[in-house]
Amino acid sequence: MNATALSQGDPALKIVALEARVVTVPMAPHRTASVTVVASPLVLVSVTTEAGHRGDAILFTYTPIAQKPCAEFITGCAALVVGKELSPTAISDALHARFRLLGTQGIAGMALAGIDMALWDAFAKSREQALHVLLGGETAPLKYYGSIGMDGAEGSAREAERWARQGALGVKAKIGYASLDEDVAVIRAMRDAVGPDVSLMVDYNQCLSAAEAARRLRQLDVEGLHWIEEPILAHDWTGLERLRREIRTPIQCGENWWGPLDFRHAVETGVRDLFMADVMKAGGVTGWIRVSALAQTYGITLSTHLWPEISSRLLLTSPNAGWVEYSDWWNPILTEPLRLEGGVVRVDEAPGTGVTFDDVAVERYAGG
Ligand code: SMN
Ligand code: MG
Repeated sequence: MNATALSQGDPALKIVALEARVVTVPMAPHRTASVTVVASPLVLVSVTTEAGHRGDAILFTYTPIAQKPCAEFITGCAALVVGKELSPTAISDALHARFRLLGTQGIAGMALAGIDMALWDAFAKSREQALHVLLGGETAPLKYYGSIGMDGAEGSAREAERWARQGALGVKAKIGYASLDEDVAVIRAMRDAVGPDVSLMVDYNQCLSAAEAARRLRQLDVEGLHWIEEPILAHDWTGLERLRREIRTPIQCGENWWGPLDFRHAVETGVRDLFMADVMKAGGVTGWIRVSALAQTYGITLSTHLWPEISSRLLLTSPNAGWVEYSDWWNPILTEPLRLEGGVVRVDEAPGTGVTFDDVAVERYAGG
């Protein structure tokens, strides 16, 4: 076989451009106990090589206020990336070292993760391999759950039933209503709607005090929930550990932990029922690989958070794979959104991370 695999030092792999575009994708309002998301404020990151490979990555900034600062941070990094060889891990680690004094959580962490994901996308595309195949994983179906906002008992039950009819094996509802009775009413309405075989998860989005969490979770322990997500502040390590000791239902955390070090703090504090890694806050592909290794070492099941395309491919390289959180919020700007088939996601083997921008759609949604 006359493989012309690109190798280190090949000028074709030199990075010639790094750009960030502010885009806002409309979506149905999604209410959580902390905030209602009414549109997706995004920063789209792209790197281009000498040979013309383009790597694309999405950053979700949660609020439009963070979009421009994040985009400017990325373009400010161009001088540290352009002209370099396309070596994602090396560049990522060098950038984290460069910003050690600033700290690489928050907007800086988001920006570096976007650069990392775009580099890995270009790297995999330059090798004409899907990211999970490049990392030695196998293409296989993955179970997913559908997400439901704080839509009340009737609305949540209707949404849950719709997900179950579509074949989803799990549904997750945001809760944290004014009263525990309302939380319980939502859970029981969903259970009635989907029956006993669909897994139910709930997500408090960090809204409870430690005392209120202890009170509510003791009551929820009899509801047969698959997990209770972020009941209290994501970095209240001792509070989370106390809940884990008192409550039988697994506590799910991780979407707000920054990089492998936060996951290490969790393990060392005993917060280790379940992990869900947010590929942006975990530190991109490079961060995910290290978080996944830590979780696997401790036997902790790892699930994803948003970013379904790239996260599904990464989960295929994680031996302790749990659930894919399916979300179609950003499908309007993608050429190949992740496909659902019954109760599983079907990851294809198109080269890259599964993220390629539909540039016409990106233009349509340009701006903050
Ligand atoms: C969530 C995250 C981001 C926006 C809305 C809701 C939620 C989840 O925490 O787990 O999807
Ligand atoms: Mg959550």
